[in-house]
Amino acid sequence: MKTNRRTMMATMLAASFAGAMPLSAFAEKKIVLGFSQIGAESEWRTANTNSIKDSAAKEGIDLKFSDAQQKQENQIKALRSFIAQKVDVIAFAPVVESGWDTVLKEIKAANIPVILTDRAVDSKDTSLYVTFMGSDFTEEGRKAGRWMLEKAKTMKGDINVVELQGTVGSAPAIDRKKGFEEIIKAEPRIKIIRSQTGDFTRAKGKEVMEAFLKAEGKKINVLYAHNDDMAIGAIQAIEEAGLKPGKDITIISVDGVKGAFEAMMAGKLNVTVECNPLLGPQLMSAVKDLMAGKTLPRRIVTNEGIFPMDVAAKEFPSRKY
Ligand code: GYE
Repeated sequence: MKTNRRTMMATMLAASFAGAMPLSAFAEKKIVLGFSQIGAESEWRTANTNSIKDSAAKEGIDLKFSDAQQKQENQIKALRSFIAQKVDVIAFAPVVESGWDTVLKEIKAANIPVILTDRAVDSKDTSLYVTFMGSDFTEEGRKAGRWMLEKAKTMKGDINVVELQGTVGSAPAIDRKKGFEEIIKAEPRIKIIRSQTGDFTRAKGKEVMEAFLKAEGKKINVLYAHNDDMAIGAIQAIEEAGLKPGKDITIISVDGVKGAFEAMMAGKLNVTVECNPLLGPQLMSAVKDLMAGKTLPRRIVTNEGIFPMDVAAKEFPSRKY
């Protein structure tokens, strides 16, 4: 049935007088935010999604949320539908770095500001987005590398590392690899003997670790996983191969989600570098600032730390994701 504006207003008024709806709903037009999420591939991502949905609700922002199931083409479709819906602001976490220019230009032509969250794009034309809000992934890789260098002092002979990379072409996979390599090159005994993508998921992390174990067996001394979920998947593979994760194979990962803290408390994961997914509050305040005509800084960096196994039990109760 087609309702015209007048009948809709009458219904709203009735609801208002019945106490079901505040009268202010007529006066204030809610800010509409279109958000294109990558998917639900990891614990980190789930925490990120929840943070965005909760903060939007709290701030009274009308959120159009779309899940791309880790596919760039789905994200592009979602972005185009946000243009068609004439949302006020578009935010998205780009699954990979390249291939966004065309759609970003379409958004610019529609006069809709864009906020990048979590991951960066490689577009040369930086006027295509207002700000990029998220972690410094290269620094996270360096933190992992520095921990490795310290650990190397306690290890003898060659140190054979296998690496589980994140999604191919994604900013965190590229930068976490780069930062780690930059630091470990100071110690020639540390060698990355195998490196493959596990797409940031537990299932693929397990599968690829099985292949590493088949090929290299006991030669593997260290696993560097670009996220906790892949490390947790790999832990299963290592146990099934009859080895002790955290002891026979030292494990370094990134994110700092609860699952990683549990694995550390069980002695199966040696260290996790923190990557904070709770970007919701920051994003909503940026959206409001934009709508109020304020200028945003071009880069908003998240503050984060590193947690080795021995502090896990103490830190666990205060972890928020
Ligand atoms: O580390 C991983 C997730 O882009 C920082 O994506 C994010 C990464 C995070 O799937 O767990």
